[in-house]
Amino acid sequence: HVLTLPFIARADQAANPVAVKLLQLMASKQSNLCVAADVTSASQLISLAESTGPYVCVFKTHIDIVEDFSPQLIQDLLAVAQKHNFLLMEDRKFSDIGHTVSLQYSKGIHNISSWADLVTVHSVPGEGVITGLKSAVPNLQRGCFIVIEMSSAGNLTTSSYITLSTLSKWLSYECVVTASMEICEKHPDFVAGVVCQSPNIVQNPGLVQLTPGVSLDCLNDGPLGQQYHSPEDIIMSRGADIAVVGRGITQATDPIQAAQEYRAKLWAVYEKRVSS
Ligand code: S5P
Repeated sequence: HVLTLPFIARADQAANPVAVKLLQLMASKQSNLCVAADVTSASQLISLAESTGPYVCVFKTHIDIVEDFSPQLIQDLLAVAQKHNFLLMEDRKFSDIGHTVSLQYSKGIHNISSWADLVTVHSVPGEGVITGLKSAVPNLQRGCFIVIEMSSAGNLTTSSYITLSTLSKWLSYECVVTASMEICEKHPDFVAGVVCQSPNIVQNPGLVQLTPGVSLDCLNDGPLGQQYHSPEDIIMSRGADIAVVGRGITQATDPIQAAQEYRAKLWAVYEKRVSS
C-alpha cells in the first residue's frame, strides 16, 4: 500500500524526475516538511529560506506577493536552495487555457519556469493546462502538483457526507477526482504529485501527496477560512506525504525552533505510518 511504502522505495517508481529527486531528498534529509513562505519582502523571504532551509524538503513561495521583487532575489533563493538542499515550489495555482499558462509560466518579470522546480496547477481547465505548462519547459527538469482538494472552509472540492440528499454533489466530486487523476496518469513525465486533503486519492506510489492546513496551535484562521489539523491527523488519517506549514512557522516567535519542532513531529508520524 502506498501509505506504508517508504519514500526511498517510492522514488524508484516515480516517473517525473523532480519527484524522484524530491522523494530521495526527503529520505536522506528526513524531512516531510514544506514551509509556506507567505511573506512580502525579499529580505524576509531570504532570511526564512536561510533559517528554515536545513529542516525542509520544499520551500513554497507566492512570488507575486513580494513587493520589492528583483531578479537578484531569484539568484539568492537558488543559492540558499542549493546550500540547504531543498526544492523550490512556486504555488502559482495555474488555472487558465494552455496557451495562457505557458506564458504565465515562462514570461513576465517572475519567469517562474527558469527557477521553480515545482509549480501548482488547478485541474479545472482540463488537460490543456498541463500540456501548456509542459510546452514551456521542453528542456528543463520541472514538475507540477495538481490541486484536487483545498483546505479552506466551504471549498467546492469536498465530498461532503454521502447521503441521498448530497448524492449528486458527491458524484460530481468523484468525477473531479477521477478526471484529475486521469490527467496525472496521462502526464507522468510532468506531474510530480497532487495537493489534496484525503487519503486514497493517490494510488500510484510514484506520485507525492502534498497537504496544507497544518498547525500545532490553531484550528482555523477565523473568517479567512483556513482549516488546520495536527501532524498526526494530516499524515495518518489524511494521507499526506508532505505537510505544508505556513504561519505556524513564519509567525512563530522563533521560526527556527518552530521549523525544527514541525519537522521532528511530522517525520515521527511518517515513521510510525511506514512501520505500521
Ligand atoms: O488547499 C490549499 C492549497 C494550498 S497550496 N490550502 C492552502 O492553504 N494552500 C497553501 O498553503 C496556501 O496558499 C498557503 O501558502 C499555505 C498555508 O498557509 P498557512 O499559513 O495557513 O499554514
